Amino acid sequence: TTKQTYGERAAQHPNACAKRMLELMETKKSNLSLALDVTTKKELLEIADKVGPYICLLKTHIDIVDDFDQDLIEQLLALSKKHNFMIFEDRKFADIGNTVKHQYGNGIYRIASWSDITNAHGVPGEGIITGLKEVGLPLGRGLLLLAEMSSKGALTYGEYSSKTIEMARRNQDFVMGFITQRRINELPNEDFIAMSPGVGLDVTGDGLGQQYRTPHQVIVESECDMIIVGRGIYGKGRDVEAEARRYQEAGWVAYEERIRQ
Ligand code: UP6
Repeated sequence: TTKQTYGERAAQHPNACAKRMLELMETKKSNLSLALDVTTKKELLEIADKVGPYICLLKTHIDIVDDFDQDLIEQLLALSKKHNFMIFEDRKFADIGNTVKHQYGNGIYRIASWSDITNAHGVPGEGIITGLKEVGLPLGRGLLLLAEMSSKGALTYGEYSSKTIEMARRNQDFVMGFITQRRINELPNEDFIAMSPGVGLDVTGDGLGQQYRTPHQVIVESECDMIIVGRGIYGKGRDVEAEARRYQEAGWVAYEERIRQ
């Protein structure tokens, strides 16, 4: 899959949500996801509107928004239609199946009702996927598993990562990909989308354990499919639109280099 285009992969993908994601990446010529970690509704909507034209996926942490309300969700959905991007609530579920089912479908956030994609840790075992799947699959949602984290000292390696990957392999109707630092696909019948956070062109860390790599390292060297960029785009003093364009171009140039190789 490393040399195939997103479009070619979309055409033969059995997972509906993965198919939609890959099609969108192809048509919009973007493998950029914005990690929009801001704490007010106003900032969230303003930045999403500015960056919308450049991204294929908007990643949220909805529980950090001080003034969250249902209107925020409605406006976010309107922006996703206006600019044609999908939404990924980075909830990082980590509990037993029965609990995550409610955390995904109920509460004030009702994540499953608006977020195309969400993610989970493999730590509780496969029941976490079964629980989330009961809620998400009928709605056409997709799940990512966290195979590897970007932060310093992360425990997501070796046996833990391989067992997580095996869980995904057994649930390919719902699990569409991974949060990972490297490409996972090894078997002939699998085409997981590899999304990689910890991406920045100007700095190597944030003083709180985050570690940044460049789009070239992520897409060409580690053969991931999508770059997830947060503060590199909207950090203090940055021109949000200019940075979004810069990362979209860097991500796309790297992808073109990879498929040409
Ligand atoms: N994220 C990581 N590393 C992971 C998984 N998720 O950084 O392994 C998420 C963070 C944040 C974003 O929760 O929302 O990706 C990175 O933001 P940044 O570019 O501003 O560091």
